[in-house]
Amino acid sequence: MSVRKTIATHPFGDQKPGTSGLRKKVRVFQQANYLENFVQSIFDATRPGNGGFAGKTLVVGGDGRFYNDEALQTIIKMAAANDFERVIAGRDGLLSTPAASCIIRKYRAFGGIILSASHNPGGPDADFGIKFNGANGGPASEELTAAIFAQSRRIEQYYIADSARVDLGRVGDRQLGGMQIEVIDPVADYAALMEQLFDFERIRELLTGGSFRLQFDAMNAITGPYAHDILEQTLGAPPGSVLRGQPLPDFGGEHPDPNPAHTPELQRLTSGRDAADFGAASDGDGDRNMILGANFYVTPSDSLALLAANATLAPGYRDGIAGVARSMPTSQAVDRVAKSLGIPCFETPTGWKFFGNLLDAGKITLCGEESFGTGSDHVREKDGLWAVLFWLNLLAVRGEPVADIVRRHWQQYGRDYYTRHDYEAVASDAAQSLVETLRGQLGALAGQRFGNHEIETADDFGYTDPVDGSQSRQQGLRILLRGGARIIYRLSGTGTEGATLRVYIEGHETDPARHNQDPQNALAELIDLSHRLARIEHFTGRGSPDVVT
Ligand code: VG1
Ligand code: CO
Repeated sequence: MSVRKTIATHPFGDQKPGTSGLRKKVRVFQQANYLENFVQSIFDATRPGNGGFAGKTLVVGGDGRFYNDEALQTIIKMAAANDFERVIAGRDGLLSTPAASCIIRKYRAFGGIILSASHNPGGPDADFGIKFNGANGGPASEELTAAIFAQSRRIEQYYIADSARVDLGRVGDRQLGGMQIEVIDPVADYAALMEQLFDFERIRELLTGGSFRLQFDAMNAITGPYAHDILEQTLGAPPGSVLRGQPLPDFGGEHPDPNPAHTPELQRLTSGRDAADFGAASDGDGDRNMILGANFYVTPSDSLALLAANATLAPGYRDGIAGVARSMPTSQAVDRVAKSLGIPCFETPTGWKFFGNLLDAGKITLCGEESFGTGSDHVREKDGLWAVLFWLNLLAVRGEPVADIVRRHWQQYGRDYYTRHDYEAVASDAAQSLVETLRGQLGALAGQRFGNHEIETADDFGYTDPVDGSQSRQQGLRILLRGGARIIYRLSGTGTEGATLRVYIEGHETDPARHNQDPQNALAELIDLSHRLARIEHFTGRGSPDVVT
């Protein structure tokens, strides 16, 4: 029998969650009471008025990064001391973010705590993160995150069970005081859901029947076990199809961010004359995806548009899609598909939490972000392997190479040239000044001409949730040009060092003869304009971005 301890504590002032939960350096989380304060603040802000957590289930798991183990032990002991009836944990403390969402929904849990800093590097000197997802399986709303933050600023005590380490290494049931702990296979429920959505028979034929070659890069992160199980064991892709399939606490010292710059081996295997037909990668916690064909890169914005246009080819979406949504900085490619399908298209602020209400209300079926995030109403998180399986289903049915499918799509809808320029680890006050200065000038920009371009409107994006009417302001500065091109500026809400300025640039091209340019060339004038409008070099001292995607 464990003993419940009440520990006196003092608030930390900096526990304000960003775009996706609280992300800090591991060393920050290792401070005495830091993690405990935040976890207790989650419990205090969400505890039901009558009966508390009695009869309630909490799902816990993470991407396996450094500190995952230790943090989970603490969280489980705190869940017991806060009177939860049951905790469901992934074996070895592992759950991908989409699998956690799936499990919360499937077992009708009260919610879940997911440990991840997603695509940020891991290890003792790198990043850690924690977030709370509600009963719908989705990230806490802005309102709830604000309540958790407010609680973290007045917390005085937390509760924790005094007990030995809980063994999470084996599937099965344990007991901690009055609380049951169910350790589950992290893959099984998620794999079963994927099998319901996609035509596994046809994908198996594609992967085993001929010369089709697939390469999936799990980036030493959470999707390794999922990809081994689903792509290799179940769907028959030969061993070796999954690269870097073993989750490591420091991701092998690499950056688990699925973009071309961080996936050199995958780039090599999908390039040249002997290129694999299909390549994909996922991030630290398994919610992002990058899609490649032989010698071909599919932008995340195009991928969302393509899945929307071809959705009925997958059994789970056979009856069509109700609507789509994209984050504001994501390209307008999916808008064109929605228009031609005659379905609504919603434009939300950055971050998956804004899709939850639209999904719950049945207003949308598919949604996505330019930052390698795509998902649907099957869970309430973006889902990396889901996107990979959707593409494989599509390729199996259409029998054409990735590049041909995308080019044909461009012929029909035009090509939305797109690029994102990131200026990382900029001094926070310099980044703030840049944004504030530009914000002050927005009103004067409409009607101004720059070479071939004319600014139609410029504003600071605000969003009113169509379901609950909640409002979110200052979600990114938008420069909208005549003809549909856009330049967008916003500051990242997931970094742990200084500020990251993101500049998103897009322009639409209808002429198929002009569809084969490098986006950096096609968008060169707009890129130049993006520098001049915000005086990026003046404020940041940087003449060029650190990362271009
Ligand atoms: C970034 C992306 C955003 C995404 C978020 C979480 O946020 O831009 O689209 O939802 O990361 O993704 P920001 O505020 O840094 O731009 V994940 O896979 O890191 O949880
Ligand atoms: Co992620």
